[in-house]
Amino acid sequence: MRLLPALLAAILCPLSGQAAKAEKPNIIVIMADDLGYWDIGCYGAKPKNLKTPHIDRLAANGLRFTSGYCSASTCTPTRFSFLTGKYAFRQKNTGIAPPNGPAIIQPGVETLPSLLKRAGYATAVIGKWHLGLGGPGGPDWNGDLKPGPLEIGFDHCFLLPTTNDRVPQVYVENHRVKNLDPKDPLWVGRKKPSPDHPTGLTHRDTLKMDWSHGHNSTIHNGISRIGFYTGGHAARFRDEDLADEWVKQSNQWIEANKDNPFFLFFSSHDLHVPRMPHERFHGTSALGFRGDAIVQLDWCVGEIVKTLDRLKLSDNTLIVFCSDNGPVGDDGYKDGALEKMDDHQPGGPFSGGKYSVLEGGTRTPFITYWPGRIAPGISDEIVCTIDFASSFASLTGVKLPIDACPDSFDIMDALLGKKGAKGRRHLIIQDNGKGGNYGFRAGKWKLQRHDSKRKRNAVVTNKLANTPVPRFALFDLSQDEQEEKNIANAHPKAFERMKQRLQKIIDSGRSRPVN
Ligand code: NG6
Ligand code: CA
Repeated sequence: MRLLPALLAAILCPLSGQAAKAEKPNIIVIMADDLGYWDIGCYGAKPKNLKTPHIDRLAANGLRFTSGYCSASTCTPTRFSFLTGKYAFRQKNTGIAPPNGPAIIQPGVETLPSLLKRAGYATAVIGKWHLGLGGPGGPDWNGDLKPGPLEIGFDHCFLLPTTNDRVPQVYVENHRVKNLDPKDPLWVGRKKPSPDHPTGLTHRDTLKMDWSHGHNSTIHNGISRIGFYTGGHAARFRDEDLADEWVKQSNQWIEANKDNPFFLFFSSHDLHVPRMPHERFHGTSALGFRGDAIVQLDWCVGEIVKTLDRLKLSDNTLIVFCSDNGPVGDDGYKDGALEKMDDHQPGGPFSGGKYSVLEGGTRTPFITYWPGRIAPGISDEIVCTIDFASSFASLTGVKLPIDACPDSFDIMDALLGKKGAKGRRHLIIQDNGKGGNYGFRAGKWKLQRHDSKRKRNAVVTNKLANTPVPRFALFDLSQDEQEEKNIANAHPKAFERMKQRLQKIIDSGRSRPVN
């Protein structure tokens, strides 16, 4: 008789302890593009320069991290690691993907969406992709664009294939370029398709936004781009309409999936160049198009929250807000960002920005929000976008295969702000792809390792002063968040230990503990 309650419990709850505790909230990851630590109000942007009420509201009612990181200071490696839970330096061809780049994540690799699918989630990515499409030959723009997101765990995708400054300016919906007229096929290439093809060099005086470096190939919407293309005219978008389209597509998809748990990767192109927000946002900040693009991003966040409220999903939805790399001022167009920067400090108190392994390159806004579940507050725990795979698998009760997501840590309790919960004890960040530079943070210590011998440290301009740097340098972030004082000589033991730990993690092929 005394066995009965236990037996009953086993029948009623046949899952393991972990699965029994599983929760399946909807999950939305909103990833901004090139957004810096002090680019939004709740982190330090001054209201006279720009206002971000919607993102600030997430922070005020959620958890705002002061040591929230993306794993790289450019887009492709951060997004690769975010989806696979693997440091991008472990795989070649994970640097900034070109217009005709093939799929970087191979079908069969465990990913954040494939794990969540196993937990019964509907999964979608809407917005910037920049992880390549198609087999080794690259994308077949007029045919089926696969492999792509649908082959690695997403049920649905609506994409900007690479970046808004890389050709072509078309949407990809699932396997196809949307609205492509077969009579006007799309051609994308690296060479000028004909001698009279207009470019940013030959037709510079016709441009609505001039370029400052690169970005002088095919012209679309009065803006010259990286790479060449012809055809696909009916499929081309206007830069000004991108944000509205991401919101429209997301709202439709959320509404259609409101009855199941869902995972939405809302991948904004804002504030990547060319910064060309919708006309209604022009002049809404004091910072020119760079600031206006942040206001537009903030609007998108507000619209998503509004949809969740309308559908009464807010209490059952975890929202994470983050960025794919730190800020940059001039990233190739004369959009006034530098001239109008005034006293705005996009990288916050840190040095460096996009392309850099200084803190400003990867320490970015990072907010978790789940009404009723996450108590409002601020957390100093170290958390990273690479950890979502392990953490969300843990939350939803999915067992992570031993060889999956080798660098993704289960820091779910820290993301939820549970009392005493710890984030990461150490984190490697990198600049761009395999073979570049590393930053290694463990507690207050920060080791810089420059393998490529280039220190890319300009936040505001993208002009890379080739500052000579030692291969290794050590900093104490608790005293020196600007990483100005190399204290390797004063702390030889810590310096040696940090160098060895970093090398060990690189060599061992994984950093997630086997448990
Ligand atoms: C660089 C581009 C820059 C941006 C970056 C990728 C030039 C001179 N610079 O090569 O404008 O597109 O690639 O940015 O062309 S990311 O955020 O997607 O990584
Ligand atoms: Ca980026």
